[in-house]
Amino acid sequence: MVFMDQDKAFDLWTYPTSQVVGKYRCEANGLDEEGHPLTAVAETVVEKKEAQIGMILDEMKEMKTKMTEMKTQMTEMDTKFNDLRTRVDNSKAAFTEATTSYGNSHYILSKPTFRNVAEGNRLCRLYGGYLAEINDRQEFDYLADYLSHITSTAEGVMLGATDEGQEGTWRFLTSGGNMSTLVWLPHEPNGGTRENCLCIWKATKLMVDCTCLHTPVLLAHFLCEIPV
Ligand SMILES: [Ca+2]
Ligand SMILES: [Ca+2]
Repeated sequence: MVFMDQDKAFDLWTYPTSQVVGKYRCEANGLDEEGHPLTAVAETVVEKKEAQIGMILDEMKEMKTKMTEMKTQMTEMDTKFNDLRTRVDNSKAAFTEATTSYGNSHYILSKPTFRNVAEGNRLCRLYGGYLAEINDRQEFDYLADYLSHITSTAEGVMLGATDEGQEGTWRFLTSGGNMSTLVWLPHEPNGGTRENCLCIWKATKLMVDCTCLHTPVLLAHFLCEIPV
């Protein structure tokens, strides 16, 4: 066992009031390394001590200086935070093709980019969301219809689901649950273990299995879902 420093054993009050004045004894019992009983005792007398007005004023002055320093630090942090927010907003604006909202989510459709599902998901996470996870038929109908009206050079829109773990069983990429709302284009899914990601084909408003990373480069959108 460790015995406390006797000088500090009673270091409880800076300015003791009359309620705590008196004799104090601290006794600690234990065993030494060879198992013999060991007792350590510390005693002290606590006397009333008045805080001097000068000391109080000094402490107040010190607190005021610290508060001024903290205010300056907070202003600096605020400036840095606003700068970071502007940068994030600018980068989001640079890749955004269109946005929409449905239910409790906000959706961002990226500009056509290389089809790379992992990278798309990382970008979505940077903006507080994830590659869109379609939970029911109503959400699918809304998004498929919305996407069909977007005119662009890319047809495919990457979603956040994969059957990489078990071929034919589609799971959400971020939340990990099973995906049951699958609305396939005729003859799809047809890619087997070569195509383990999920896309909506804009013009047809239907799903296809697609490659997660397409080479040679093929342009596609990705759809971020951001909970509101
Ligand atoms: Ca597959
Ligand atoms: Ca396919």
